[in-house]
Amino acid sequence: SDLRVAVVGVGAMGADHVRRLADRVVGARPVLVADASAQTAERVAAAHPGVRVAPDALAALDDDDVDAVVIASTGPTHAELLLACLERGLPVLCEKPMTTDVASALEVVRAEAAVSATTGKRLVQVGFMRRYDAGYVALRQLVETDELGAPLLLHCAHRNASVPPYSTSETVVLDSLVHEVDGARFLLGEEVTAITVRTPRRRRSAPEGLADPVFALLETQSGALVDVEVSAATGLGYEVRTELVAERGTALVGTESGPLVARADTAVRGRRVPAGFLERFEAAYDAEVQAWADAARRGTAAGPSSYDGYAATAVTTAGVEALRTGRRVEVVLEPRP
Ligand code: ISE
Repeated sequence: SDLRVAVVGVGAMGADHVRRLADRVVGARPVLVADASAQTAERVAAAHPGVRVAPDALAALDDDDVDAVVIASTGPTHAELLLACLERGLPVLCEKPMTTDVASALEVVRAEAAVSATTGKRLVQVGFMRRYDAGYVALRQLVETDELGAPLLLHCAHRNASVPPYSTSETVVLDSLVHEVDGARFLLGEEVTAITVRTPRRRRSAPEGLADPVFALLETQSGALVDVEVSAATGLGYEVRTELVAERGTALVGTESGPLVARADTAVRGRRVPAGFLERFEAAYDAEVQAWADAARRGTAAGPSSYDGYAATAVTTAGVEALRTGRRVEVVLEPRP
């Protein structure tokens, strides 16, 4: 029978997951939603017959009809909800960032390890969906097979057309740059050991007080370097690309999306820039949630782990400090439990 899923937080991302669980994912269906805004929860539930509204997030977790949970509320709410899922033995897909501080990330890692010690099963998957993007998977394979020799550099660009009104320079690092941190760990198969964050001349159209763009330099265990441009408000569309520079070649992903169209009205040949991440990574999100649901039906979790969530948060919180102080900040990780 279908995995019955509660989705906690149904803003843009959560609502997209509800639709995905209702229409695309095989073997799972959404049954319950909760949101800090009752109106938002009602609106999303109304669009999906059979989906009810829970009075709050913890009530959703306690509901008898719920087998598994998707957390898509804002980052600072994740830690408490994850710990509550672990207490109840519920498989959970938690959107990134797993948590927004290192102490609570470690608490989640340890709480999950305590559950696994008795059941032998993981429960947490973190929503680093790029690991399910065909381009990133192909890049990872190039590294794994050593086809191009040892990786030397990654050049990454991550450009948003706009960011939500609550965004700050900190959330650009914690919510956006975190994807490149996990991407680097995934592609290179090693840890990030230090981060430097600089800000070039500021985009004048950027929202008041927001560092835009942000430029980060990550160092890794092997000595590979990763440079990342994160732009918050280009006004253009959503662009994410990564180029691997290795000893015997380079490989670039993320520059092509959709057909190359030549138009009579503009006499321009080109590809549309996706509007946002839901469009650009649609296939990756579908694959991610399907993989999660398949594992959750077996009472376990696959894909990016709570340790991956912790390691990424350790780097991005160091990045917040690096941005604030202008200094290079080293990252020292606790070992895997
Ligand atoms: C957002 O929260 C996401 O996770 C998107 O994938 C990312 O591109 C965007 O910058 C974030 O704000």
